[in-house]
Amino acid sequence: MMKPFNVMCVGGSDTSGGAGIQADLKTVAFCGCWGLTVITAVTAQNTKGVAGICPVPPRFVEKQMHTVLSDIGIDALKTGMLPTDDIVRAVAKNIVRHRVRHVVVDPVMIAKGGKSLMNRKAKAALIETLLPLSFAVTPNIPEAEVLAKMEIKSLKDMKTAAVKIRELGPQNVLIKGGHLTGAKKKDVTDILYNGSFFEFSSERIPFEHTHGTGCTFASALAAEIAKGATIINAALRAKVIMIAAIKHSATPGKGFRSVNIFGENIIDKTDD
Ligand code: PXL
Repeated sequence: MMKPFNVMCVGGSDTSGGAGIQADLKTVAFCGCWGLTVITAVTAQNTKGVAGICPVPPRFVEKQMHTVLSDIGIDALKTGMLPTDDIVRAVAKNIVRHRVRHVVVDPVMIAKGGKSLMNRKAKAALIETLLPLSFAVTPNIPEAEVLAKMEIKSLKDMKTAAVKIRELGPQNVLIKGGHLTGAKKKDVTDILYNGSFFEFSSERIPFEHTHGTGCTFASALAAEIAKGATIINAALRAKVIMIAAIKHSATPGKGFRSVNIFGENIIDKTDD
């Protein structure tokens, strides 16, 4: 009998296939784990932007999660788009009820084209109910600014914000440095704070605006944690996987590019 490491992905569907649950499932499978899904919202989007969002009723989010967790044990859980406060609370309630330990919270707030994926009350609920239950939280700079209630202009600011965010409850705070502007740096430095600071630097890839990077990073982090990696090794692996997925990014439509975790396994139809 083969038993996989199970990773539950809680988030929204992205019809364009680049981000959201679609990116989560691809990433979890790429990392060798079994993906389970709880859909919080259905979006209508293409490579130009989000045309509409239809949140799933909170009671049905709860039903999806409870139905899976009452049968299937999970090794990690990752959250992405949580559009309303009632949905945030439904997810938090089931994390407590089923004693889920390895919770990775990607505090998804805004889509690539600028559309809000989470209302204001949901942000407050995330801070109040989900961050205290989380093993790791993975904000980008704009999200870290909201969570820490401060501007972030430098690596020093990132560290100050990480300390403030950790006071909200997560064991590990991983702030991704890709959005750090001004300095026009050649490198991207992510920081991890769990009582001690760690820095992960890599060369900046000149593909701004790749869709699905955050979902891919957080799902890879959750999958590595599910398999038993330490937070440091999981963060390193997740960064390496995300960079490769950006380097292999695809342009399925007329708009922005999306991460492509399967690299050259995805056939390029412009090749002949
Ligand atoms: O990348 C964040 C994200 C998460 N979840 C869904 C999304 C997006 C970005 O567009 O559409 C469903």
